[in-house]
Amino acid sequence: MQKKSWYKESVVYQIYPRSFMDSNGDGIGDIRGIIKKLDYLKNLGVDIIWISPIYESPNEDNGYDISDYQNILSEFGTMEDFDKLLETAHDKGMKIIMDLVVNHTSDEHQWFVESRKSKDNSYRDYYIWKDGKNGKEPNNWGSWFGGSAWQYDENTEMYYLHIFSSKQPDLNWDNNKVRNEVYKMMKWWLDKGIDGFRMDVINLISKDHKFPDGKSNGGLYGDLGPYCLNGEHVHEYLKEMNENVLSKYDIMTVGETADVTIEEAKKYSACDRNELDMVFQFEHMALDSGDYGKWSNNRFNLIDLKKVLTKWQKELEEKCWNTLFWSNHDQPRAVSRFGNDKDHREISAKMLGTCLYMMRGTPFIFQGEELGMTNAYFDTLDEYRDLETFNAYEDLTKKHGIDKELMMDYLKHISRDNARTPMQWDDSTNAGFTTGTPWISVNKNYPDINANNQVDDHGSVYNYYRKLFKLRHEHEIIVYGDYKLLEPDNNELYVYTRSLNKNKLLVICNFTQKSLTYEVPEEFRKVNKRILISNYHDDLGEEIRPYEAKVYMVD
Ligand code: TEU
Ligand code: CA
Repeated sequence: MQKKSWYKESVVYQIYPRSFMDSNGDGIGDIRGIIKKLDYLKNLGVDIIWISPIYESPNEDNGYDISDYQNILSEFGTMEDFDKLLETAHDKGMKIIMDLVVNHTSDEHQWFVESRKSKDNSYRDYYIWKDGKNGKEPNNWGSWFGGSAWQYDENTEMYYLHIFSSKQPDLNWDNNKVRNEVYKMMKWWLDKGIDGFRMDVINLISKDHKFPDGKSNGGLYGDLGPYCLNGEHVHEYLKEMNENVLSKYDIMTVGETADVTIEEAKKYSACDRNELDMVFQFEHMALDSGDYGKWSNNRFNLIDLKKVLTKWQKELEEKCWNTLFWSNHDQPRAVSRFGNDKDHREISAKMLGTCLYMMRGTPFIFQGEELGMTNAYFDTLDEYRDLETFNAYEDLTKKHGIDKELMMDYLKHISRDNARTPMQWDDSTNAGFTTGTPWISVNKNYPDINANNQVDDHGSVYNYYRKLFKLRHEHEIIVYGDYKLLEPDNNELYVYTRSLNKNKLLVICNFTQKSLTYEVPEEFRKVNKRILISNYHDDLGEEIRPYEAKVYMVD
């Protein structure tokens, strides 16, 4: 069994603060709103709250473009509000982790304001500046948010690198002044008493300074991935960060590592390497992508999903720890993508929770997932708010000639805004999220799907998730047990076992709307077993009903 740690036994709830709870009627969720809802989270069984960025920001990318790391954006409240939140959460026995966005800053951060002033400014090397080539960009790299990854700056007639929007210039991590500034800032937050960090695109911080052109897949730009992801010095810098900062506190860290492979993930998170505690891998988020990357309306294939999740369960089992997530603020809603939000919403939302949260790793749940909230399904482009969505719409309809209606379909499937509509608290105007005008429309289904309906209803999705988390807290086998996939070639059922000492779990999940049959394996037939949790009221043995999930325990 792996070494025990509190973060392995915890449930993490992600708050996207803009859309969580508005306390003052300006249409934007805020810190006081979060404080009001702490009891709701405690009741759900949450141990750790991860809050997406609440720092000073011009909001080009909803706070992932930070202009001051040590101030709170006034829309969200004040530092006093934050201190109050931290204190109240701690009093209730919950921890708080913050988003650490240090691959890039906002172009309005003081460092960049200085940096762009002149070539000899003392902050010049805080960012990545290059001369153009033949009157054009230094190379062909494309930004992940569309267009070139280089922005020309007239003032000094040079280009700066931005993997995301041009208002998110990349920091130069090869400059030790930058690293020390970041460490100082991290210590400042940790000394305040926060309990850790989720580190935004942390595997992008070390770039190949030869800046070669990237491969282009027929498009206008080349792929910067091979020259920026998991770069030459990234592990050296994380070890340095660990030694200087992280190791001095009892905290948890999770790296957001786009496109990470098993081999790289092991380097970031192995317990004997002193870098991070765990990383988010995204292979299961790419199973429905298509010719235009994530912009598609494909449905995932269950056999592939099982392969991916099983690979991560098995490969990390000795020295690393998994993260378990179906969704976050960059992904569509879990029940819309992996379940069935039309005729089987509640039952399939419960099935998805069972399937994932009975695995080994730390569960992450994104706000609203515990209610089975669905995609936004906006009909018109003007209802969207996300710059990535607008840029992709432009790019794909204008440059690649994709039909506009088809593109709207893609957005309904995959746009980040699907998960960013306001939390649905009750059936009053704007779902009880705000008394003003929400910054993004509330999903029309709020009279039916809301927290108020669910908290006191024993059969609700909310109370099912509450039970799942309670079981994790009660049974070591769910946290630490070995995982084994059964039925790898079955495209309708996800079946696996967990085992710890003499205890065993058998998890059976139907990913279809059909009734199926499944005979439990020999080892579970002869012994006394009981249903630990199920999303149906009774057990029909071999008959597995639509989206049925059941877990047998042998103890
Ligand atoms: O996301 C990084 C990342 O890989 C995403 O940009 C991803 O490619 C995209 O959202 C899915 O298409 C992080 C944050 O989670 C995201 O919200 C930020 O926009 C981004 O970094 C830049 O900070
Ligand atoms: Ca507000």
